[in-house]
Amino acid sequence: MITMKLKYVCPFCFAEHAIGDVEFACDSRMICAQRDPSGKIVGVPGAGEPDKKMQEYKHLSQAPLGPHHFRAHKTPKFSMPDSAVCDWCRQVSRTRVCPSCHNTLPSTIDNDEAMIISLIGTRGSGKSTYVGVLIHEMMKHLFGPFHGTFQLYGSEDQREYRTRFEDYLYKGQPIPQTTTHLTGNTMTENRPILGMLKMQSSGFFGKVKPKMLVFFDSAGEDWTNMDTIQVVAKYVAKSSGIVFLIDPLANQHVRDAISDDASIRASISADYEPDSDPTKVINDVARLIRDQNGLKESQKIAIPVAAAFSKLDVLEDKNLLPPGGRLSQPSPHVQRGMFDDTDADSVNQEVRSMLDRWDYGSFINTLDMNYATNHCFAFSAYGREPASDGTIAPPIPKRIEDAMFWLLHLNKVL
Ligand SMILES: Nc1nc2c(ncn2[C@@H]2O[C@H](COP(=O)(O)OP(=O)(O)OP(=O)(O)O)[C@@H](O)[C@H]2O)c(=O)[nH]1
Ligand SMILES: [Mg+2]
Ligand SMILES: [Zn+2]
Ligand SMILES: [Zn+2]
Repeated sequence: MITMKLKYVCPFCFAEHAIGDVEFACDSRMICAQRDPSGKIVGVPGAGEPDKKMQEYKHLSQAPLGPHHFRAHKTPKFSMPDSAVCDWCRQVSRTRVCPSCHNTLPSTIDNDEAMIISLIGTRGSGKSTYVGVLIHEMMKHLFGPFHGTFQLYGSEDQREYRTRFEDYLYKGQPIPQTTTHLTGNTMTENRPILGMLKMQSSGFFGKVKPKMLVFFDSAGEDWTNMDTIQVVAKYVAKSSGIVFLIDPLANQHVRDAISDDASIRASISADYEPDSDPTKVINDVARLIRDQNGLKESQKIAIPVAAAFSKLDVLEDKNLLPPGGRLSQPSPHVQRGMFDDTDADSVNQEVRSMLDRWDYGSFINTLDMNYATNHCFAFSAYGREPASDGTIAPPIPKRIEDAMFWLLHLNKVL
């Protein structure tokens, strides 16, 4: 099937553009300099050009120096030009950038729909830990049996992943609370992390199918503040999938069942306040998506939602899982080299019964009434409880892949 893309969404600023609306960055910035119409160099070679768009995107006080930006001579209507000649130095550039923020666009932007995965959940529910461990596992273990690979996309993604996630999680420390910096109506922190999933399709002539995955880690505080919530909503409304995390330790029944306080304290953020209720958040998200996408109250939202209990390790240690259930067993998908529907269905049932038992009936109802495609999961990113001093051993996650695999399965990637 050939589908023509007429629009694209920038994975960095989430602005939507017509497919031909793209700028180029000069690759040879070292020698590139502004010339007058006769060709005489008037600028300083190698000095670069102050980048107002990048300044705005990063909320810097001064415009940083960047390469010269320009457009293709002719702008096609139904496709994206893949190269253009620099009007300063006459060199051909293939570096396409977003006209709104000047970030370099992924090379697949014009022929493939990127999958934006949004992480939502109340403060301290485990979103950042989840993304951090999930990406690590996706790079190292998860796609081998599927004849696939996953890699972080560019050097910026690698740097962001290392400094925001890996340097904590794989060096014994929990990730600090995610914060938002809202200035005007764009957000500066929380640049999405891009990764490329490549799958060998089956059959002798199987082609390699690349798929760009964009992970957007929201801050828990985004969902309690009316100003930030409007901005995050724009990102979330364009998602191909939502992973909604529920913190079992925010639940009173669970807390009552866990008598030893030390284990709760190690698994919640220092400045934890049980201020936000997941039912309210999932309901707010639905309302905002409807507003953004022009849906009526009676229409269900098509974006699939994976609602997942985090911190499964605590539930397991404190004997709070259904006895003999699937949740006590390892995830079978990687082992089997295929998505195991039967396992996923049992997990969904078990988690729903736990939600019901713990007075989250209204959460289930809100989920079912608003989201046409939803599924419940449970996972542990660490795989074991943190030490009482708060340090963590290298994560050996449990069932961290389930929700992601379900989303990829729905998107026909797995
Ligand atoms: N026991 C246990 N604790 C976890 C796990 N994942 C996260 N935590 C703890 O939960 C707390 C919050 O984790 P984060 O990943 O920062 O949560 P978040 O949702 O990103 O929080 P905000 O950025 O504040 O919204 C930290 O104290 C973590 O140590 C897990 O798998 N098991
Ligand atoms: Mg966070
Ligand atoms: Zn952009
Ligand atoms: Zn140039």
